[in-house]
Amino acid sequence: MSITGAAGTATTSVATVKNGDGSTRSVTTVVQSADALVKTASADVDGDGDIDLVTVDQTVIAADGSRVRTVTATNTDGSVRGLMRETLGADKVTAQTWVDQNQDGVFQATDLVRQVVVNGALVTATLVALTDPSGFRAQVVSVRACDAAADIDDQAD
Ligand SMILES: [Ca+2]
Ligand SMILES: [Ca+2]
Repeated sequence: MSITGAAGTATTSVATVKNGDGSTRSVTTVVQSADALVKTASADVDGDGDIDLVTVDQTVIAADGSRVRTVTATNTDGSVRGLMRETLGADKVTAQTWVDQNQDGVFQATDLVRQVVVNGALVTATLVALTDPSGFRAQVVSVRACDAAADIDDQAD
């Protein structure tokens, strides 16, 4: 494992895993932007020297404080292996999580797996289990009244 890059600049870290005979098993290079909002991981998972999987983890923060985090995993041939998106509203409570469950690179309505909605003093959180092969979708809904000033996002603020 090596890390390069001074504070305030982009950093690059390389993690190399060796086999027992000293040959390379895998190499993962992670580049993080200076503002830490973009992280790109390039992985050679079979140790043959070419990159097999690139994962880009990007967070965009709007002027109102709302944020969107998108994680995209792309195969060597450019096809999407995984796609995930988390949104957090300016109220730091309203939130959605999307997972591209059928790996087609776009989000369908069924790819919404978690949602938190604020309606006055009522916070409704809906968790949808990932679709199993039979198409069954479990859903858990919790509703709670809250003091708008309370810290309900489980973050220490
Ligand atoms: Ca490879
Ligand atoms: Ca999809």
